[in-house]
Amino acid sequence: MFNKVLIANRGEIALRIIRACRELNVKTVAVYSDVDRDSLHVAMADEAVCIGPAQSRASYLNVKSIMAAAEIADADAIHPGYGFLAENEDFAAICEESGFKFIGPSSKHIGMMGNKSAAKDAMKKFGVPVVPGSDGSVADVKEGLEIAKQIGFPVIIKAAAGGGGKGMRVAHNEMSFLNAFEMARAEGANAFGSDEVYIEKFIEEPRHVEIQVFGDGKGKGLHFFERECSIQRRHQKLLEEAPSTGISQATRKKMGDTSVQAVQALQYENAGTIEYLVDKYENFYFMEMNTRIQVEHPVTEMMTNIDLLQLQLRIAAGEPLELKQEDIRIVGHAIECRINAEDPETFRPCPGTISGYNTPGGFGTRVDSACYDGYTVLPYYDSMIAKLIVFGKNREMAIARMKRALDEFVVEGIKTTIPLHKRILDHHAFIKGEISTAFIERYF
Ligand code: MV4
Repeated sequence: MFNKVLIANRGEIALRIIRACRELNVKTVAVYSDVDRDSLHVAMADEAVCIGPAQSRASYLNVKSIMAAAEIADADAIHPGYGFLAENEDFAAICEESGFKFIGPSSKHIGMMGNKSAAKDAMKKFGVPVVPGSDGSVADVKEGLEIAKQIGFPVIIKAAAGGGGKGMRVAHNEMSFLNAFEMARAEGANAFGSDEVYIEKFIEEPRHVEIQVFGDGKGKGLHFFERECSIQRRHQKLLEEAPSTGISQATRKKMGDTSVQAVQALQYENAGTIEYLVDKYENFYFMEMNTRIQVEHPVTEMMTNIDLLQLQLRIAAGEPLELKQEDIRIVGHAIECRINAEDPETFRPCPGTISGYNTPGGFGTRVDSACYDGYTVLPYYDSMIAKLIVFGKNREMAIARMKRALDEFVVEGIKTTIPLHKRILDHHAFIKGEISTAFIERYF
């Protein structure tokens, strides 16, 4: 196991990593920006190094500064968490070259999955079902229109360098295609510096179901079943649960086995998530692969009673992966609510100082947060202030427990999305498990 790990992140995920390290007797180094001096991740780590001013570009995204901190502190590995540098191919390569173990997949796999069109080609080759569409990227609007007519409208045009919903346009007919194509291209060029686009059949009102996977980098792969992530707004997830109410046991097995097949063929190392769109007939199609530990990993931890951060550290340290697929079982139902410092009606960020704070507790209740009474939510970073995760014997119990826990959660001084979560949990369609990616827009 490592002697010392540097955590290239802040907030709740930095705490989550520090906790896993402590339990494995690994020393920790926090990094922080000028305005994060009083943060919990700084207080909880064994050592802390300031890496620059508030703006992420100058601190948490500042590769030179972070590498210098790793040198000074004499760390032997770097955990990137999620966001910031977690899926930066160059950063992973620099870690590899400078002799710091990057706790995640190889830079090669990060790069491969970063190009959504290339990722799709690779997955297709490994036998993963993909949405019918163009064979790789399309050269121009003329070729694009031919392909669109072949697959039939509606189609969706996606920027190859995009992801998470950016640089996507739907076209319902030939006329709107021309405009949609150029819009997706321009958005890709502007936002990601690449105007490469590809085309797919548009799946209406799909569910977003993702499979948690792990690989040992030598061809052994495992899956930890699915997370249902359809409750989102503008591609920001609000609430996640596991298992999904929308798939049968047979589909669950097929999705798990297919995902493991891909992980093994790739010789993928460490944690990954394979995102699928699921239509009303339970057809599932590969969308993207995330090459990081995700925000919503706790629902899988609670559902399976397995510590995924510990697994990440063990795999990165080169320990043999002794866990067997048969040992990974669904032992109940878990739900996570992302509590954001936002107006629950307009979703506008609402930074400020917390003047009163009480976190829920009790059986089956978990709060992953770096907040405390008197903490100031800063405008420079993401507005998520806490994740409330509950576990229950079944979905009904988990919903009841989440409602109870949300009632106990007090955050004063700033607006939060707690009231929105209460409304979602009381909604008849949610209670019946009748959800899709259209849920929030339809009902809220
Ligand atoms: C789609 C789709 C329908 N058909 N692709 C959005 C995020 C990006 N990862 C892919 N996305 C979608 N791709 C086809 N062929 C619908 C979406 C989509 C979506 C996906 C997951 C979660 C929420 C979503 C909200 C709107 C659209």
